[in-house]
Order: sequence, then structure tokens, then C-alpha cells
Amino acid sequence: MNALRSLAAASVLLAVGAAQAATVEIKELNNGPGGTFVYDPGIVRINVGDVVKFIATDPNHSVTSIRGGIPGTAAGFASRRSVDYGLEFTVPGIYAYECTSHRSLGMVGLIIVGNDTSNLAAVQKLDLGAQLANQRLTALVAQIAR
Ligand SMILES: [Cu+2]
Repeated sequence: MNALRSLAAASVLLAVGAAQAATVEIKELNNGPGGTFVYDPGIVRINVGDVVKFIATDPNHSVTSIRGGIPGTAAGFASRRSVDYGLEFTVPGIYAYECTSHRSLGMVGLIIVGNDTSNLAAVQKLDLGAQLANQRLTALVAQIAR
């Protein structure tokens, strides 16, 4: 009987835990803390199962995962331009993403899920083909590494 009661209590705790998944907002901005054409914040840390909501605060931006810059078993993603876009992250690791319209202007960001940085080396090796994008990515990666 005690064991059954404990099991029931554990189930309730699990249910409460699942309900606590957070939603984190990232704004798409023409002008922000990191300069022009930025995601704010440019780097976020979330738990597995949390949702990131990209807010189209300024128009003409979008969010697309960068090939080679997400965990190997995770699906890539891409939003349309100028619309809010929500996404649940269920696979731990680092996710690098960009605004395809403004990659050359350095509009990139990072999401770290479940405190898992096992694909850090792959993210560090990314070449976005644009100096400003690579500079911003390097600066974001430096925030993970320290
Ligand atoms: Cu953009």
C-alpha cells in the first residue's frame, strides 16, 4: 500500500514537471543590443521540452537552422518571414540558426538545449560565408565555452 501511494505521488510529480516546460521569447530586431540585425537575446539556454518563440518585432526576418550547426539527430527548421514562430526543442545540444535574408549582416543566434554542448566543435567549424556572420557566431560561441 505504501509502495502504491509512493508510485502515485511520483506520477503526480512527473505530471507537474511536464507542465513546467517554459516558453522563451527571442525578438527579431533591426536594431538591438548587439548592433543592427540581431536576435535578442542572441544566445539562450533552455531545458529539453521548452519552447522558443521567435517574435517578428521588426518585419522581414526569419529563422532557419544552419546545416551542420544542430545536433545530428535533430530536425532542421525554417520559418516564414515576418511572422512569429514557435518551436519545441526535444533533442539536447547546440542549435545555430540564421535569418536567411540577413546572414551577410550577421543575423545569427544560438540555442543551447539541456546544457548539452557535445556538438560544440561542429558549431565552431561552421563557415557562414560572410565575415560579419562568422564574427557574431564566434562571439556567441565564446559565451558557451567560458
Ligand atoms: Cu533578418
